[in-house]
Amino acid sequence: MLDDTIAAISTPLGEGGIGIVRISGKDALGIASRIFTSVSGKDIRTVGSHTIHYGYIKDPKTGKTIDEVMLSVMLSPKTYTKEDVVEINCHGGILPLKKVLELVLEYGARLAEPGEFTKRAFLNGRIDLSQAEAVIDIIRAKTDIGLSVALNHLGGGISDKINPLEDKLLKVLAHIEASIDFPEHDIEELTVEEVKKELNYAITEIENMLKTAEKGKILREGLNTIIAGKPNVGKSSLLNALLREKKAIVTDIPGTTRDVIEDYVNIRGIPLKIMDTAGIRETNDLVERIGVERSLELFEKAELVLFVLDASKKFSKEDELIAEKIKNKNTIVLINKTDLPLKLEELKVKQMFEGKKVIKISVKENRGLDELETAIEKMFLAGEIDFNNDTIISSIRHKNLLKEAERSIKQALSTIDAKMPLDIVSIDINEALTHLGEITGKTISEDVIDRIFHDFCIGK
Ligand SMILES: Nc1nc2c(ncn2[C@@H]2O[C@H](COP(=O)(O)OP(=O)(O)OP(=O)(O)O)[C@@H](O)[C@H]2O)c(=O)[nH]1
Ligand SMILES: [Mg+2]
Repeated sequence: MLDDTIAAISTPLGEGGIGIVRISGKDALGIASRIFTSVSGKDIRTVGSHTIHYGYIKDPKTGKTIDEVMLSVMLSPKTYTKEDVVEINCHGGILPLKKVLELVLEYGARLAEPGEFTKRAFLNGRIDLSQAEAVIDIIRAKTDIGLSVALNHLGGGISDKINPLEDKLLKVLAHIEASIDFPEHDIEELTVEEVKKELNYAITEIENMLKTAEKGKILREGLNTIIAGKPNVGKSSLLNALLREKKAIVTDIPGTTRDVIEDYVNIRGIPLKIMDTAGIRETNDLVERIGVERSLELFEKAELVLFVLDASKKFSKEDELIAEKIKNKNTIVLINKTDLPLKLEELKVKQMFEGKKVIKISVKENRGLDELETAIEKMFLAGEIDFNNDTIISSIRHKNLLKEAERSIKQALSTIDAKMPLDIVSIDINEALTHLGEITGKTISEDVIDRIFHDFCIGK
């Protein structure tokens, strides 16, 4: 499969200053040399590695110029894919890029699948699987912290944790095998204690990694946040204020929002997937009622609820209904419209929502929103994780594999405690090794690899 040469447009399709057609594989230079004419008359098959050349892409059949380009040559093995790579820097328009790509394909390259350049970097052994996965996380990072987590992974942060663990487990296996091979030496007792110690150590290491997974997932996917409250309290106004754009319709008619409106917002480096919902109340309006039902369903998935109250109204049955729903949820209570004459006492609200953060705001006058952002920041950054230096587990795939590895190691421990023969223990340990190997890609099936790279963009 690695015999063929692949090509794709690696920049977004649209108008831009430049656009790049990338070619990788053993025919990359051959193909490029047939369609590229250097202004200074160079043959790009003989130029040095990591050099760039000015010239024209011409259709060899007609001699017609397709575009004026800069062409860079990077020779194996010091390239993104470890193969010969040619990048053609075209003018960034859809037409020139497509025409150049068509020519490249006509002269022997195959259109690359999504993520195939990165997949080759993995298959050719330049990076491991966790590093390859980091590439897409970098492209999709939504915040500074998310980006530095992904860069840590690209630099091998995950493998630096997994590899020593694997070494430990392999050492344990060697111990066990020695005691099976030389039973007369009576090393069994000693081995058992040693093995247990090492396995417990491995469990602690895995648990430390898993501790970072919850926040890691948030960094990658955004903190699932819903804005909830009865109709007309200013939920959509709050969404617009946080997004700094007029995304949701705001009117003084209760029941304005009927569908869920969602967007991403970056609050002090924390990505929020924020949803504005229909105000919750009993209603005979069919459309609104469906909206209310949807709002209620969203409570289940929410990781943070911004519960909005109206300072100019008394606490009502509708508020109570929602208060009941969010009891066990991570909630910030917002008393909005504090610019109006107050009918709702802050103290009472604080008593009612003991243990939850209560903040007075006025979306209209832009008051209290800073305090809200600080509260969200504190909530998220609290705890012992050092986002800049620790390796954070952000992928669900990694998290699940770590959990399975942990389960296998625990199984090994209980097998030992049940005084089962040591060779059975080694089965569990081998299983743990398989799971760990799937993280870095040492032990992984072809279709899992395909699934991972299919998530990538074309040309990466
Ligand atoms: N005085 C004052 N009015 C506000 C404030 N925030 C929002 N409003 C007004 O309250 C009304 C309702 O605002 P929305 O944002 O549509 O309220 P909502 O909670 O989304 O309402 P539904 O979608 O019907 O559930 C609008 O007229 C807003 O201009 C505030 O801080 N002070
Ligand atoms: Mg609304």
